[in-house]
Amino acid sequence: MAFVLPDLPYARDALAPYLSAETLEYHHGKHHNAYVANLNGLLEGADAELSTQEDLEGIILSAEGGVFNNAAQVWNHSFYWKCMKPGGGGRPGGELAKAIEASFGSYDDLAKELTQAAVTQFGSGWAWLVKDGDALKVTKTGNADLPLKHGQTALLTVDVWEHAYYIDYRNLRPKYVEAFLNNLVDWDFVAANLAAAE
Ligand code: MN3
Repeated sequence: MAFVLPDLPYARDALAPYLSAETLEYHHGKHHNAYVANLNGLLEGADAELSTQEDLEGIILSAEGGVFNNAAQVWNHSFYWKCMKPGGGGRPGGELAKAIEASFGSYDDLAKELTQAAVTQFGSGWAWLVKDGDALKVTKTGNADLPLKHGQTALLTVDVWEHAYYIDYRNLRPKYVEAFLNNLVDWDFVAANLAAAE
């Protein structure tokens, strides 16, 4: 066994017009797939039997350099796909809404902070909603870096590498982030991540 590219949780064209089938074909089929293939190639031999999410997180916590970068990108992308759904967006409810209000004041304040993080991440990286101790926080990370490496629990992420949006939005990262929040976020997935982190 080795690490396997997970299927998308929806059809390739299911997020259109906000993210096109072409974007998902390249982002999932080429970029995410390449991180999986690179990781398996780097681990070949000693660690060839590693294949589970637990194995992946163990590698992320212990590795550096190319092994870390590819393992983290496998984790980040598998998580990112689940942060979106067709007909997503809108407002979070229930316990998640209460936690957002406690940490940010309101959903609008969270949306503003997350947008700011996503738009200002210089170069490639990710913007996150995380649970850090008892509080929710917005963070941003460069390249493959991720909350797990900083003792935080990821609740939501936006991929802001250019490959995530360039086909559909060209250089307009803010338009992509706006569509992500308004039309794509799966708040049920975020709420489940928060419940699992309690
Ligand atoms: Mn990506």
